Amino acid sequence: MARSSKIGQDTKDTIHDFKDSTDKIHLEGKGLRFRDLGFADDKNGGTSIKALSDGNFSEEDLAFLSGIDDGLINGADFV
Ligand SMILES: [Ca+2]
Repeated sequence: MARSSKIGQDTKDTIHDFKDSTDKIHLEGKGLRFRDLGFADDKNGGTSIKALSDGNFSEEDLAFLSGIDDGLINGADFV
């Protein structure tokens, strides 16, 4: 079953139960789009998602996907 997790609100969310190709991440607030995001692999096998500074946004940590390699994440994972 597809679920969605919301990111882009004020707090940094940690998403523990994301299932690639099943779950979608919903971008909220500030007109955030996938192209505004940056991804960084974490040493412990997770992925940090941040908003990139581009004039409309200041760089900001948005969420951490626990146990998800950054190579699994692309535009298809967002709604
Ligand atoms: Ca994916």
